[in-house]
Amino acid sequence: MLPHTPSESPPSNLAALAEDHYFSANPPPKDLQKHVKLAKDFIDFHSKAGRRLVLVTSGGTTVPLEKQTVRFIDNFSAGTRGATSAEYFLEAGYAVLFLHRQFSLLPYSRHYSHATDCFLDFLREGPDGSVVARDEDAGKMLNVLRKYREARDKNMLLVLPFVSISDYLHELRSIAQLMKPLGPKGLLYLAAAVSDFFVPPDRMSEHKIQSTDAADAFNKKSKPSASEEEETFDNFDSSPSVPRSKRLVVDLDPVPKFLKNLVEGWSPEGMIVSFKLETDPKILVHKAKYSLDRYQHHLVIGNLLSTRKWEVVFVSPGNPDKWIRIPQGGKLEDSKEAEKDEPLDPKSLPEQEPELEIESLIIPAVAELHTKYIKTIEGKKLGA
Ligand code: PAZ
Repeated sequence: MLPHTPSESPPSNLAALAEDHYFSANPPPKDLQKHVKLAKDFIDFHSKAGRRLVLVTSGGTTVPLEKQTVRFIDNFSAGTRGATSAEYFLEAGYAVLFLHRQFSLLPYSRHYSHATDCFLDFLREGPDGSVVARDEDAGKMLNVLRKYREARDKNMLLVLPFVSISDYLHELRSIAQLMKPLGPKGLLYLAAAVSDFFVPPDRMSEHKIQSTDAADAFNKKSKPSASEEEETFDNFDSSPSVPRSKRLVVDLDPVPKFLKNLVEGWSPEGMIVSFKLETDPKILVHKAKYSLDRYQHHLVIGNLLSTRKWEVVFVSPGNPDKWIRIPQGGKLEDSKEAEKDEPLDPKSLPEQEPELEIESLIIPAVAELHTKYIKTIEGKKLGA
């Protein structure tokens, strides 16, 4: 049973003000309208069919340091969690809107995309000059290909990219708002690694940040006009102790937390699942509970950087914390480790990745909570 049900109240004034300010100051991605059209058609199609639909966010957001971006801050996420989860959601009958960092892993093609699994290594030349899968790989490849084709042919998978933190937030807000017609059958599964800090546009250099004063000498030849002077880039207020041309001081603001706006305003009926990543095992569960308490959504899935492929913890209102874990050895079998109520010691885990994908356990558990959520909301509507 999930006690957090849709709130009647609009987002608090502060959250609404922060939203207005952020979205008017940070321009939308150039393809937003195109993406909105694709997302609307996809959502309407599945909403009419009465199908469950999940928005999976995946991969890391960038933090640009320049408006004409040459350099940016990034994070480690390759999108494995998101791409793998999307496949298991499709298997569970969900339509999947996959909002991912451009060029990060995608459902199905993820099996053949990275340096260790380059698709060329799975192919050989056929007898008549054709290209065919190597005999030992053909079985798995055919299986993956069939699932991929089925998802595409039945219009069950829509893939949309983002790059920067502001692209991500614009896309998330628009898509979440479009999901309203799905009611409680909409699920938001937020696995993207979203930047906590960014450079606001009014403190961002238009052009590539210079590492020498060569361009300064050139610029000084002609006195800048008043409007050019206004555009002079300075990311940090206090006077630097070494020449500006030799340092790069990156002064970042916190990204506003929009989970409250999402829960209360953008998607008031959908079930919302967020992820919490930590590196310190001592604070993981505490931080997951804090997030749940603060944003009043439906499930936080906690994971540690070093053990995220072996275990996660489900923290949801009204339920005891639930560890979902692949026993050591990578096979699904009963063991004492599987029962532990606290994080595993990363040193006790094998070096190689588990054979079993932990998402194959996470998604059925999320779908079960989603079923309960739908029943609760629909029951309330009938009783109203
Ligand atoms: O992409 P990946 O599979 O390597 O990592 C997945 C993850 C750790 C980014 C994800 O499970 C997660 O915790 N996302 C939320 C991160 C956060 O903002 O706390």
